[in-house]
Amino acid sequence: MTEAQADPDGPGAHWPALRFGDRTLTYGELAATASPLAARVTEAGRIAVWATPTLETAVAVVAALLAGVPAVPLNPKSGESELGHIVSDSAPTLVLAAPGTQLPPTLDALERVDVDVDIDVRGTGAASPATGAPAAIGHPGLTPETPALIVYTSGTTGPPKGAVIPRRAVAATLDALADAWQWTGDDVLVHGLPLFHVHGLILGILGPLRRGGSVRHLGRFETAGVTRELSEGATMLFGVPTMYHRIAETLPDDPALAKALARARLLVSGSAALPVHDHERIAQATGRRVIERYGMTETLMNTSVRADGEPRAGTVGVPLPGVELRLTEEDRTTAVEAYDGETVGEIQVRGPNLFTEYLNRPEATAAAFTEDGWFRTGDMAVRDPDGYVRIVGRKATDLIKSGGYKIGAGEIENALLEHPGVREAAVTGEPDADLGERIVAWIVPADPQSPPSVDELADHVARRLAPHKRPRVVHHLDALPRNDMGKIMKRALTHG
Ligand code: MCA
Ligand code: AMP
Repeated sequence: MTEAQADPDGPGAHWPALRFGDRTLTYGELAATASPLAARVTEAGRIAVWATPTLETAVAVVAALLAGVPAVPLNPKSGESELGHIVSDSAPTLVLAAPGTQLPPTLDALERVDVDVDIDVRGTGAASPATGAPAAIGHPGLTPETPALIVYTSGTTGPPKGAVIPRRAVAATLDALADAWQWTGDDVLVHGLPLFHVHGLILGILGPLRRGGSVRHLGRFETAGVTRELSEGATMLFGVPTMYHRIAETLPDDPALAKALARARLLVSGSAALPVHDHERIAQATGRRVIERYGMTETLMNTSVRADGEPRAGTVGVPLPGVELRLTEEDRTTAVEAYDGETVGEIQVRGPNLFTEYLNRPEATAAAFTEDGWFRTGDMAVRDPDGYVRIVGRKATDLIKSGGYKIGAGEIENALLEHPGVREAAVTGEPDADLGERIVAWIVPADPQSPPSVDELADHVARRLAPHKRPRVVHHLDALPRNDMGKIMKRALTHG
């Protein structure tokens, strides 16, 4: 935040903060919109946010932060079973949504508060959110450990867990990224990421606001929007590898896109590994190298290639300031000392960027940390002699990363088993050039004469969980391969 923007009566109040399509809010307008909303929700225990990719979602989350009330962003495409779980687990008292949005019956028990961003705020010089809440709002007991957000994330089995992310972690990760990326209030970020996950919401909305800069959200990702915004003053692009893959595919026929990307100060990829092939194709067409950063819902950001570092393909760079990172051996406690680009270990991290706990899941929280407070990421990596981290895989084969979304195989298997046409089910991920991995369902049909079709099972999973969790491929089997203990042998499925 520059001084000019921090001054409520200064020119900074007129600086653009958020732009979604043709709707913009300056810092003054954002404060004037979010402050009354914050005052309205201060007494709520937790608030759900119907996180459509709109201005209203950004304002709702800013209001929750001003009020000091934890926000639970909800995927508006969540199916009934997933939404039901998140709402009963996090127990919000009210839901913030854009006026006119239809909410599903699952949310009927919650008080609905509309986020009205069209109130007349012109000419108000109210304080910017980055300067802190006006005295009348916000809990007096607010501390850096107060939860800012509860973000639901999938595990290998069971329904998603709510990661409780304190204000301290949000501030620490955004300030560390500012250092690594030389990110300032002069930057204008463009992206089309969903707003119910860390990447799109914390990095993509709260990041620019903390710096006093601007974000332009595309509503949904498309390369034409990227070209337009980067040609009209945007300086940074955030995306998941699927988005960069689509950019790489488009570049040969789109010189305007190549020119726009070449002008950007920083192209950043995260949420999954960016294939070297896509990295190289973009570099060749634009002369620019995408930099990768590595994070997790529970840890926020851990490493990044620095803006002043060497942007090598296939690496997530070095630990961010304040983040301790180690690799451990099979026992998950002995540290690997080697920086040889060869010795593989599990990445464990410690630092102010970490979440506090999984909501209502003390055992899962305890299992996620070592005795001395290291968080076990489950990601496997090597370290190069210059400290660059290269992720080489994942400990759990039952976690699938598709389109940058983390999806637990067990969750989908449970949903499939609720379909009357499915007797047994196993879910795996297989390589996909666009999505990184695609979800594959292996099922034993209840009636082999009329097995359920891929569309039927995809719709079934999308309705219960979320569209991005739907299987893209379905195989029918007479029986699932099992070992002597009766456990499904997934490796036989993926390689068989
Ligand atoms: C298709 N659709 C369906 C069905 N089939 N809907 C319901 N039922 C069906 N059977 C709809 C979809 O909802 C979607 O609708 C459209 O068809 C296309 O779907 P799809 O092919 O699945 O996806 P896509 O639109 O091509 O999406 C690719 C994407 C997306 C844009 C790259 O995967 C994405 O936004 N990924 C970002 C994930 C992310 O932000 N991860 C961060 C978490 P419609 O067109 O209306 O949408 S990781 C994180 O936060 C950590 C900290 C980190 O490190 O970043
Ligand atoms: P999520 O739990 O959805 O936040 O996803 C976190 C996981 O995404 C991490 O544990 C990694 O497996 C993966 N991930 C995030 N960023 C990267 C990256 N740049 N390269 C490889 N994997 C990544």
